[in-house]
Amino acid sequence: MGVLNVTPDSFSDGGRFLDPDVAVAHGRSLIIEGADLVDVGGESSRPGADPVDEAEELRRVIPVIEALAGEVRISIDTVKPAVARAAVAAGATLVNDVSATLGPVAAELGVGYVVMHRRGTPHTMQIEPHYDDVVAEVKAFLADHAERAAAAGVEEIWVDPGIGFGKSTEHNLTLLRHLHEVVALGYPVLVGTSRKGFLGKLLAASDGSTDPVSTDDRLEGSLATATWAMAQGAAMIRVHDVRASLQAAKVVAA
Ligand code: HH2
Repeated sequence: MGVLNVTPDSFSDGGRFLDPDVAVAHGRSLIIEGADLVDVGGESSRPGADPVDEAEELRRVIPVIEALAGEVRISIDTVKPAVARAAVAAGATLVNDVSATLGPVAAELGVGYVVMHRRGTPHTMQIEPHYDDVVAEVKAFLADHAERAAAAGVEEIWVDPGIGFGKSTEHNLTLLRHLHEVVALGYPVLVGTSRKGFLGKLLAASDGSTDPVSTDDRLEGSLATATWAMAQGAAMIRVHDVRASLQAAKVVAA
């Protein structure tokens, strides 16, 4: 799954693809690099991000989906029912919902659904997240929401542990270490670690500095975690760097 953020403020590529023509061109380059699916988002969910109003989110994503839907499978990364509906009307066939609230909407639309675990909202989620047992809590949440989506009539359900969403570095690592347990729930698993903050922190710590390495310098960490996730049984990885990730995926598959 290649990431296409049509936003001014996404954490690693904010502002680069806000112009629809530039976004469509980037989507095409993700396809050429080998993405099976392009995840179009018009609202950043990074820690501290401000919500975007519906009209603005629609203005950002719909022209891009209309242009690309004939060329690749499109997922819509949104938490808003109206945006999911318009995106599906424009050609998207998967609703990627970081709020875990849109199962009924995906059912109504007859499309696939990604349920992701998140604690809190972008404004609150990184303020001292606490779990008694992060793996058990995330698994229980995903199983519950996936069952509800199935009961509502969704036929294609993906689960995602939500790396970086209300989780410390240790929580993220614990979830990755136990990812096979999430896989054992029986739903296909999607994982997104690409360029995320915990990689920056881990790499900074390893060279003695306290400054996280920049988002431009997280490719190797992204590939290491994607490779790990695939080896544990993840069925899809959400990445900014499609070409390099696909090479890693081919080697894991072999
Ligand atoms: N991560 C981000 C956004 N959407 N969806 C799923 N299913 N899983 C994820 O891990 C995930 C996601 C955050 O990354 P990005 O889109 O690069 O940044 P931003 O939210 O700042 O636009």
